[in-house]
Formats: sequence, structure tokens, C-alpha cells
Amino acid sequence: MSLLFKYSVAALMGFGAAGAASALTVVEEPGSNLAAFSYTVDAAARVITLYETWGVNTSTDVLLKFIDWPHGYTAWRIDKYVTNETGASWTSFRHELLQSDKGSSPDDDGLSFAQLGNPHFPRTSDKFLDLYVDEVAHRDYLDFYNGVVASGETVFFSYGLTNRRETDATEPFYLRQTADAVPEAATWALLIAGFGMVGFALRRRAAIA
Ligand SMILES: [Ca+2]
Repeated sequence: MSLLFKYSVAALMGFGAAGAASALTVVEEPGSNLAAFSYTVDAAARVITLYETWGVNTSTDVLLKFIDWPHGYTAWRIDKYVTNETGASWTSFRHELLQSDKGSSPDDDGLSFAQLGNPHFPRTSDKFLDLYVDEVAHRDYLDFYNGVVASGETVFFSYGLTNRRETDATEPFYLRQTADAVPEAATWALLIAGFGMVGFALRRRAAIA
């Protein structure tokens, strides 16, 4: 592969900053503590693909900051692969859009999960069967649930996103992600054994009384 060809492919796929002053950039907010994070931007197809690995030190609130979004009415598609290395199983995975002050995104700010999107993108996941949506008035919120992502597994999400107007409220903006976790089977076994001990102790006390 020639150097020129490799450079062209990299530019086409949007790897790196490529030197353009207003290139869309996605940054992990300090404190999120992802074990790994990367992304690609396909400007021609209007698709952003996010790759995240959540480890044992990852925050329960992971924030990604979107800088220099290409504002306009055309919806983009977010594809996201999240690898769970936390040691716990996830039973739901929530997404919320936040304004530049990290407050909720109301209905009239132009920032949304593209409920009026053109084109309209389905909201899907390969691990969660159901989706709770709240985007009528005071926030933009997607909660994928009814499924399990065990530690060691990767879950895929896809949904639309629009940020129509460049204002101080929505440039930059944030995507907040929160996973609800339950302990792994081994931890459950310990917990159940613990409950058994408590029950035994209570029965002993009752018998003595
Ligand atoms: Ca909004």
C-alpha cells in the first residue's frame, strides 16, 4: 500500500485530527476513567463509531464531550461498541445528552437523539431487548434494558443524533452513559452464603430465646 493511499484512507475515515480547525472531536471527560477509548468519524456517511472499554476503575457516570459538531438539520448515526471489563454484569445501559453546562437538554435546544431526525435512525442494541425513551420536554434520554452484558462481553448500540444550532448551550455538548450493574455469579454465591449465615444466626437466637 502506498503512503499516499494510506493517507487518503485515513483522511476519508476521519482518523485523527487531520489538521482541520473545525473537525468534529470526541473527548473522554476527566474522571470517566475508561480503560480504553477511540472513535472514527465517517463524514460522508455521517456515522460516528465509538469504542469504549469499561474497567474496574471506570466511573458509573462516563461522559464524552463532543466538540465542533457539524451543526445542521441532517441527523448523524452513532454506532457504539462497549466492552464490559468491570467484573459485574450490566442489566441496563442509559444514555443522556447534556448541554455544555452539563445540564439536561430540553426540547427546544436543537440537540436530541434525532426524534425528528432526517433520516430517522432506529435505536437498537444487540444485547438489550427494550428501550425506555424520555425526550418530550425536559431531557433527551435513552435507557436500554431487558438484557445482560456479562463481564468480558461487548454490547453494541446504534441511534441517531442531531445538534441543529451552534449556540453556547450546545457547543460543546456531552453524552452521559450509565450502566446498572449486578454482581457476577461468584459474587452472588458469596452473598447468598452470607444471607444463609445471617439466617442461621437469627434461628439460633430465636431458639435460645
Ligand atoms: Ca434537546
